[in-house]
Amino acid sequence: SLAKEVEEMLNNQVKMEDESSQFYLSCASWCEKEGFQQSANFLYGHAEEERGHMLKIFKYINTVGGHALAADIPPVRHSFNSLREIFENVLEHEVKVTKSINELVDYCFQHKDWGTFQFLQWFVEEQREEEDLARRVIDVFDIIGEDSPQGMWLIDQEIGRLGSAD
Ligand code: OFO
Repeated sequence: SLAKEVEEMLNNQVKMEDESSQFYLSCASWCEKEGFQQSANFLYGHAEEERGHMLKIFKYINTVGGHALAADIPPVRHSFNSLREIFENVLEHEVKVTKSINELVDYCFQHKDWGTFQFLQWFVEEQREEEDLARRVIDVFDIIGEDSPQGMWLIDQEIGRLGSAD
């Protein structure tokens, strides 16, 4: 059975994944309005993935005898100053999620909850991939340069390419 502390931590993770999903959805909308269609597609896809993460944890909690709680999430931000700012926020956010997953893994290890420990391994790998992808997207801004509309167009194309290679 699931220890109360682990259940709480998992529900907190549900909330975090839900926040991720809504945040990426909001970013996708901004990109679409600004004409960065490839980045928008990347972020719409990512919002879906995060919802998938949320549900995966949600169902796990109930499967092992806990009570999964639909999250109350704080209001999301709707406007941004630049495309780069969006992806810097994405990276920052993923780093935060990785830290939270690692804390959960550590707790399960310390308290010998091997079932949850095992369940979380998928997320450890997923976070490694997502952080790596977010860093590669930031690199695109530095490599291409943001000084011209042509540069911004190319950056958007490249982000789309990275997203679909994922
Ligand atoms: Fe971005 O992996 Fe979940 O949060």
